[in-house]
Amino acid sequence: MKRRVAAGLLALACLLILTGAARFSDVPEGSWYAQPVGEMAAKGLISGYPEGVFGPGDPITAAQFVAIAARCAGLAPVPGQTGHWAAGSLQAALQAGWYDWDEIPPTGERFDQPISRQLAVKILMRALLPQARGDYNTESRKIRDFSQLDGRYYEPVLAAYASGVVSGDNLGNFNPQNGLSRAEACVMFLQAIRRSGGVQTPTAVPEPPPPAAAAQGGVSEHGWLQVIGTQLCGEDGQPVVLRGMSSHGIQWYGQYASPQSIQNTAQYGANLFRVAMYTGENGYLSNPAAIRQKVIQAVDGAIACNLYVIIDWHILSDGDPMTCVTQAEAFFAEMAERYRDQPGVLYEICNEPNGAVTWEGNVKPYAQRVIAAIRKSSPRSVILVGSPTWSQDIHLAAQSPLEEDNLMYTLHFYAGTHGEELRRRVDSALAKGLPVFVSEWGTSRADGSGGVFLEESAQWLDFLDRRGISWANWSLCDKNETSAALRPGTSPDRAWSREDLSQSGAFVFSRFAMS
Ligand code: IDC
Repeated sequence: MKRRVAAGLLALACLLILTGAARFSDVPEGSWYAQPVGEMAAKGLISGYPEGVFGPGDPITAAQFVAIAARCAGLAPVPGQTGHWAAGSLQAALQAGWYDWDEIPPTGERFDQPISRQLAVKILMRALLPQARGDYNTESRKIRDFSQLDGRYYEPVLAAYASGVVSGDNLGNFNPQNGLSRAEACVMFLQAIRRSGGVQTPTAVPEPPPPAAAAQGGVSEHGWLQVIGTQLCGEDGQPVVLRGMSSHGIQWYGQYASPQSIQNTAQYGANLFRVAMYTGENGYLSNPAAIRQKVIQAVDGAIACNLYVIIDWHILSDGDPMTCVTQAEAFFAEMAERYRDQPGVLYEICNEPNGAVTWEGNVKPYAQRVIAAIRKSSPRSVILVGSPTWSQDIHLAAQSPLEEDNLMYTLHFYAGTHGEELRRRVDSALAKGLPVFVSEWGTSRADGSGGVFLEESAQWLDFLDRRGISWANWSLCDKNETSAALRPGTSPDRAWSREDLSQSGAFVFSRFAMS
């Protein structure tokens, strides 16, 4: 009986998710748009506004429409001309010929204006059904107000009618100059997706630059790092931005922390590598001798490639760093001694505190002890400090920072899960003088999969670039999850080409060398 109730509840929960009713407070179950809005959301093609509302009756803007079309068609963003959140997708769509520059000028003045139905249909057809055609005589007869249509839209509108993507209102009018609501747009997108045989797998991921002979911006160029104000700087006091990859857990995917894999990453322009040493999950604490060797091998490999390298004490399921503070002190004391003359080594002392931990009660006292252990041998190396809630609570650190010099505070994000709210947190932490380092981020959802969310990722990276914030992407491995940078089966022991990179990897590798 109990099991039946549970099964019933599960079915109800699934239904709520499918209908969208659970997702958006303004999409009532049973409304004509609940199903299409829910389906688009379930496919990850729309996400609504931050407050959990969708705005089904709002006219859809040009930027919103193009961004959704880009997501459906797998069109990756390219650098846009403005700081608008969708500038990258709009620029890519313009370059793909989905519309002309005068229809939505790339300078942005019409990005946030309602899009006309005729232009929306043109973009939709070019994005999803570029081969579709409609016979003039047959289709134009179906459109009562055909004379209202501008000539440049004849072809796509006729094709849309012929393929059943749109139909007129109850008077048979298309109303080409009017706008359309966000809910109507969902219906239209779904029709086009169905006829195009499903959501496209992205193909237009930007090409990473060809591998260069050696990494730019590496240790030989910048030397010992230092933190000045909130900015990471080189030995000469000039700002430095580090960009690169994090390994996956080296107890599982240690092969991609090999000298060849690190060199491959460096040759695409990275100047940073992060060695993720899980403590739990069969990591260091279960097998210290072997894992320590892997860390040393990876750090030495990165140094040999002229990269900066982060030694990451990767607490995750063991959420309270204090639980193993003694082991952490001993480990970091040894590493700091070993690498005391190496300007390239950074120490990340607690990946992601989580669960019932507080900044004041757990993380800060832990940091004080481990920083002291490192400083005995490495007085000037940069140390990265996490915060509660998987290193998202930098606002707590900002209220009560540590005293020592050359510290930075880590902020971790996953583009499919975290957005504006966390970005605001970064800005307010910076405004309070807290130096921020994004030592881990992913193009996926926070669970390491889903997406990939390249548009959201580009928005994040643009944000970080504007602030000179360094980053490492999760993760350099071939695991079958979307955050992985390599295609399954990629060899860690030879050079990589574009074909070896996943969608995420191709995108991330194309962003290393941005200045
Ligand atoms: C994930 C891996 C996944 C693994 C899981 C548990 O991608 O393959 O099964 O850990 O070990 C983090 C963590 C990072 C997570 C990642 C994605 O630092 O270890 O990796 N993530 O879930 N914080 C937020 C997201």
